[in-house]
Amino acid sequence: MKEELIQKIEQKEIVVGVVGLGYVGLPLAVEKAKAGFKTIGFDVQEEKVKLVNEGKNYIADVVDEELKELVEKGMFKATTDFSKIKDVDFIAICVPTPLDNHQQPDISYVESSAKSIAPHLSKNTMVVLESTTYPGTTEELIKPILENGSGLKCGDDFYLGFSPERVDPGNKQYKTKNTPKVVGGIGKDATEVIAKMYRAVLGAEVYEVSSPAVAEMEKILENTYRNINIGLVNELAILCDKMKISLWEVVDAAKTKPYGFQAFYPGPGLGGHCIPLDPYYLDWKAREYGFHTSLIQASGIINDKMPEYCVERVSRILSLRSKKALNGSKVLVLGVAYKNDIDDYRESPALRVIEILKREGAQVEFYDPWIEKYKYKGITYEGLEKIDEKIVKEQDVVVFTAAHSNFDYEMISKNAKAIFDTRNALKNIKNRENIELL
Ligand code: SAJ
Repeated sequence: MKEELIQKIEQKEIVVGVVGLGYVGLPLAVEKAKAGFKTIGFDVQEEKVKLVNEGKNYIADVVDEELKELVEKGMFKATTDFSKIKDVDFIAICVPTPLDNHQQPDISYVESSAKSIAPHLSKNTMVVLESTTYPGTTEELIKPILENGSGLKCGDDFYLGFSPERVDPGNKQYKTKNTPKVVGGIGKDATEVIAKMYRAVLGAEVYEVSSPAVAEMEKILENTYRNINIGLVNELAILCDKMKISLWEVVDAAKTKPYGFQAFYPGPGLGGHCIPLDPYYLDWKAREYGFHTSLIQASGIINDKMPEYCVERVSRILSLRSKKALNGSKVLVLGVAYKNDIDDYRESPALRVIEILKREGAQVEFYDPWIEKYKYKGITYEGLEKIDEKIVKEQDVVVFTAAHSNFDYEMISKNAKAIFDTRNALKNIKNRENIELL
């Protein structure tokens, strides 16, 4: 199997399958096809499959023309029919690993993908899970599903491994192709052959580790590191407000240290589909070993509290500056995306801020040049189509929850009675008498 697969990789005869055509799967499928490997995308959503087969891109980090050309050349197509897995030699599983309403891992997408693959898995195939998950998922959950569903033996008939996705949506410098990749297979041969497959596609380092569990754990460490450091600066932001010290100025001073310090900044909470969620996958698994990851818990409590804290600050601004109660005041929230200059609002803390402001009786409008409307807990929120001086003047307070580069900061700062800036979005505005920083 090993020699045959190595030769097929070198000859670019490997047919690639990518299961899950989202912000991870679609860029990966495009890179594989661009590298000369015929690629089949698998997704349960007809809409996504239709768009791909029409050469229409729907992921900001993918270049529209590249996708279109690959589809027209027959290098890339999509399907909902998992029986086509039988034609595939390398399968990457890139499906979501969310949390349920009780912050417990929801591994059902990974499980159902493996069950869809298993009956059609052919001999001499590589299967790689890329979805961020708890250490042990590949070996304890995926391996038995694939072996029992296919009658094949892992290691003898197919190779299985884990290679964490590293996608930073909106990052202009690091994309799928130039971001180092970690690979951990079940057995040395699996690691070697799967790493070779990634090397044939990516222009970045492929770093081999001794098992899928090491690769699963390193990904969780990457994101937990961010979660906890953001929790640290969020907690310090609350303390520094009491001490009348600007934490933003403190962090900028600390980052002059050329080693041993990475700057993180406070915000209205933690958004996105990874950083707020991934640490809970580890915390959940740890309990199987009678262990509680206290730091993850503590950071989660702080980060989850930030939206409420931001509303408290807005209420204080209204009371001290305008002698107004939050109840009945007009509040404009600017930026509902979970981070700057993207159109994604999943887990965005701004949604919680708006929900709480409304609960407290404020008259809330939002504007986000990237997001016209969003759905949150079954309710659809429509944003303003645009903002102008008149709209800004009417507000009792304006809240920045994202620092999109295409906001008109001059106009807003000149016309707003009061601004609560949770992202230091107005850092270049000189006249700061109506601005309060988180
Ligand atoms: N945030 C802060 N303060 C900071 C940095 C971030 O409040 O100093 C907030 C952001 O506003 C956002 C959340 O944290 O709401 C997550 O931010 P993020 O920059 O980690 O963005 P993600 O989740 O889109 O991307 C991350 C990747 N980010 C970086 O490495 C910079 C990386 O952790 C993973 O590759 C990726 O998630 C993933 O898919 O796992």
